[in-house]
Amino acid sequence: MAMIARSKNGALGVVSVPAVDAPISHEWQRPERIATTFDDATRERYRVSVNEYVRFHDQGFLVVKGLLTSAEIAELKDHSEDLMHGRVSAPGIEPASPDMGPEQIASRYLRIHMLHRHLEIEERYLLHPRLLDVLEALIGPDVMAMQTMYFVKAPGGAGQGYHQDSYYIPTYPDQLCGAWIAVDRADEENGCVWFTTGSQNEPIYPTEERVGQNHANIRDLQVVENVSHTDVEVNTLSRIAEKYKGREVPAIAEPGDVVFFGGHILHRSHTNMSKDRFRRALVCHYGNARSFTMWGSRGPGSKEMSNHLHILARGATHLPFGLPRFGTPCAANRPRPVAPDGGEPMPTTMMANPDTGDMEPSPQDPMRNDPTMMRSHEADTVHTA
Ligand SMILES: O=C(O)CCC(=O)C(=O)O
Repeated sequence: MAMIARSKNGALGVVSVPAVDAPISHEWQRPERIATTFDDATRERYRVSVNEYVRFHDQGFLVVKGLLTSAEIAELKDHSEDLMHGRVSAPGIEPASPDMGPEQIASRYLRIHMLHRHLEIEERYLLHPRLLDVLEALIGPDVMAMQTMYFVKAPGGAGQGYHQDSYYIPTYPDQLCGAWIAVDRADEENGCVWFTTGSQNEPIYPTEERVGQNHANIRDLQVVENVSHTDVEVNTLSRIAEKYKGREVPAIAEPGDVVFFGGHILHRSHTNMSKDRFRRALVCHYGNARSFTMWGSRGPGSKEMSNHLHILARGATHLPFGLPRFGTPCAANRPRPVAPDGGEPMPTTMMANPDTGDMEPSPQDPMRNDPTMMRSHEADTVHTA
């Protein structure tokens, strides 16, 4: 089912939502050679420093240089070509027609959501062990992988106005974190992301229909309008940004750098003003795996738990969790993890039987992360500029 809808920045775009009970093909093949080493015995684990941890909290974001290799970036670039030309099979992706010119092909898609539920490569990067090394330190030790968005921002491609990610993806308690993987160099000219430092300490400002969604008992929490709209007159979150005048900074990133940012920080990006430079990025979102979430169950306002739809990437949890659909190695499909200090295995998914008081494994949802169980919601979308 495809429909025309207004995208977050107010532009019209094509939004594709897979039909509720559409059969999902389980035919897929892992490529013979992949660029990433998943073997913990041989791979180079990324160790976060105290300075990096402090910087993440102080400025609200952290750029980790060279987290991914050039071979991995080459793989992600090839993948973006496949997306642009429609050479992959996923909802909303259509083969390019032979009469399309290179410019038309390049600007077909601005961002494509949730491909990890349909394509092995997206799942593999969502669960990339070096991303998880950093997340384990910043928001873990227990990490839940929730969202992917591939941005293919061609020259002229639109930006996105001020917003806070936890407004879109609420988790309780809230430790949402984005990991923005630079596929091309991103700078002021081609529409990098700008962060308003200091605003990471702000609460999440609701729009009228989301009052009470993120916070309880904050007396003077303003209601805002048109978050993500690029026009600061229309997007009233800009009034909160005003409090931090002069503190908005560009996150300049080279291919392979990853920008980690928390769910509360105000951020935005501008149009790609370059003549001939793409600004591609794969953006993944993670929560703490011990947080409750209903994101992705029935759309905004749903109270239905959806943890079973999100993959346990690292650590353990007492809550239901999803398995990686394509079998990418991660905590969900590995033996119980050891404690962060390397000691005894962490207790996992045990709960007291209310009748006997005995500790028993907690029930796990048998429909773990099966996209056919997803209902129509804002997650699976393709936006054109
Ligand atoms: O990459 C962009 O242009 C915007 C990214 C962003 O705002 C996000 O991932 O929340």
